[in-house]
Amino acid sequence: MEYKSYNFTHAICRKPARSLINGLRAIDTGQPDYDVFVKDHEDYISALKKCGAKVHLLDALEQYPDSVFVEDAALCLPECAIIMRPGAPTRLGEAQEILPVISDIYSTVLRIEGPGFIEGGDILATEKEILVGKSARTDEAGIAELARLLEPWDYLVRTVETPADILHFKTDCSLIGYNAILSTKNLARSGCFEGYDVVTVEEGEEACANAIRFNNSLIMPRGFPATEEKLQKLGYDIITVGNEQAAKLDGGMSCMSLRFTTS
Ligand code: CIR
Repeated sequence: MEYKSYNFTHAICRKPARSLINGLRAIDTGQPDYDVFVKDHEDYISALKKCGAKVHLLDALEQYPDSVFVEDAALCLPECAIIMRPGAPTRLGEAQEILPVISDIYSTVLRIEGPGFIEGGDILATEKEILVGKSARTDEAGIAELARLLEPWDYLVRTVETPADILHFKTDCSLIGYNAILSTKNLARSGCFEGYDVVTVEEGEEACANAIRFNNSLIMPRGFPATEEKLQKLGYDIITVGNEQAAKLDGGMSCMSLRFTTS
C-alpha cells in the first residue's frame, strides 16, 4: 500500500549558507556552530537517502540566512507544487529562489500571490486533509489563497491554531503513519487531531515532536531517548540525526527538506 502523505521518491535540500549564524530565532540560545551544522546536515541527507530518497541538493544562498529551511518556501503535493509566501520579511525572497527547481520537476506549479502569507512549516498534509496552522508567519488570507488554489483537486484544507510562542504548527507535530500523528501534549490538548491516533512526546522532550516519516522510517532529532523508546516499542524504525545547531534557529527535521514523488 502506498500513502501519498509519506511514501516519497525524492527530496529537495539546500546547502547551509555561512550566513545561517545570523538566521532568525525567537530566543537567543547562542550562535550555531557552522561546521557542526554542516556535518549534521550531511547526516540528515544520508538519512533521507537511507529511506530511499533521491536528493536534489541546491546551492547555498548567502543572502538568505534561513534558506537551508527549504520546507517553508514551497508545498509539494502529488498533483502540483505551490510556491509559498513566507511571512518573515527576510525570507520572502526564498520563494523565488526555490521556483527553478520546482518548475523543473512539476508541470503544475502554482503560487501564493498575497496579500496573505503562508509558510510550509505551518502545513501538515495527512492522508485525508491538509491542516494549516495560523501563526506569526501564516495568516487567514494566506490559508484562504491556498484553499482556492487547491480547489481543482478536492483537498480539504482545515485551519487550526499554532500554539502561542511556537514558531510553526509543525514545530509541535508530525505525521508518522497514515492516520498517526506525533504531537506535544500541549498541541494535542487543543483537540485538532480528533480522529487521528496521537502519540505524544514524553515530558521535557517537546523538541522532538518535529520528525519526518519517509517511507518505512522515521527521522527524528537525536537526544530524546524516552520518546525514541516509546516509538520503537510501537514498531517504528527510527533514524536519529543531530539537530542541536538547527534548534538554535528554531529549525527541525521537516524544515530542511521538501519531500515528494514524481510520476
Ligand atoms: C525561521 O525562523 O524562519 C527559521 N530560523 C527556522 C525555520 C524553521 N522551519 C520550519 O519549522 N519549517
